[in-house]
Amino acid sequence: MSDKKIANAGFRTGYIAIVGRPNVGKSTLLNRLVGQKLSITSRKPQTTRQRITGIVTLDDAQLLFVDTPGFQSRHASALNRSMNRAVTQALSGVDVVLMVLEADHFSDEDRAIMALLPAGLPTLLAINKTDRLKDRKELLPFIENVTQHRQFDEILPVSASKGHAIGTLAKVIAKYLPVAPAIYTDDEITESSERFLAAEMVREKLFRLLGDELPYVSAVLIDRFVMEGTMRRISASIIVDKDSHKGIVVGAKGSRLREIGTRARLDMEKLFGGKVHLELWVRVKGGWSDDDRMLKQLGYD
Ligand SMILES: Nc1nc2c(ncn2[C@@H]2O[C@H](COP(=O)(O)OP(=O)(O)OP(=O)(O)O)[C@@H](O)[C@H]2O)c(=O)[nH]1
Ligand SMILES: [Mg+2]
Repeated sequence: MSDKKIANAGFRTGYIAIVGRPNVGKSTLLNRLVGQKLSITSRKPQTTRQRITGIVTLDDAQLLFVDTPGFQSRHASALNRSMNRAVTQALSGVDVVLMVLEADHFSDEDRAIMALLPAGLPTLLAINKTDRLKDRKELLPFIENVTQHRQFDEILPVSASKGHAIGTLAKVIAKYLPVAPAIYTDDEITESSERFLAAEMVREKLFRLLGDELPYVSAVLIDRFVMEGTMRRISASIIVDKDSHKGIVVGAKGSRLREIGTRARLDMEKLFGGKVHLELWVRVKGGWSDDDRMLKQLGYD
């Protein structure tokens, strides 16, 4: 990192929790802010299960974003409780809260999350998916409605998938961070481990390539992660709930498992900047999402 940044008296650094209902685009937003596919995304709600950090370094600020699972009140499995805990824990250790809403949808679920936001922290609102609006005039009554329930320090309409107003969002957030030197060099993009990110890249493919039920009863465990020169040799197990799931994940003559593996490997190679050898297995562990020991092994606490 350049000395200029450290010596800059007005430099700001801090953590920002990205929170909101499942599927509003929190992870897409994190990726767009960082400029790399770090956090997994899908059309299905509850894709993110654990906190994941993304680092954005500007000339005068370092923004440490914490992407969180979508907060939800249904399905009370131990896994779901762990996901909600990840949100409340993230909220307790940050300097700024960034709430995300969908521009065309404001629901009871959104209001329930607003009520959970800590008082006394700068709280900003990103209204995402503005590309879906037919007319930007629709934003005015939307904002009026939302602000009847809560006041925000700033409100910014954005489109995470199109990349609209993302640079502005980062600059506005930076103003609310405490004056402090950068923690990371400007080429670092995450605090999350490569092991965790590798498991996530596989899990994303389950969300994207399997049907509506299976992703929710699946998890990914890294069995082995070693460097061989510049190549990462990774062995991972896809954990499913029932014997019948195994065949679905594997597919005809192993075709689906191969596709999951190829796509996950390509993502990892891009993210890690080096060759990856990925070996995938499918293991049946009935009731894993309610098994505290298994959840711990999978990194959910
Ligand atoms: N049209 C449109 N779609 C978007 C935008 N941002 C995200 N999406 C889509 O919304 C869906 C959900 O995105 P995610 O980033 O996974 O949402 P999330 O809030 O992280 O969801 P959970 O992790 O499940 O809580 C995906 O299909 C994204 O492509 C946007 O700005 N416009
Ligand atoms: Mg997410």
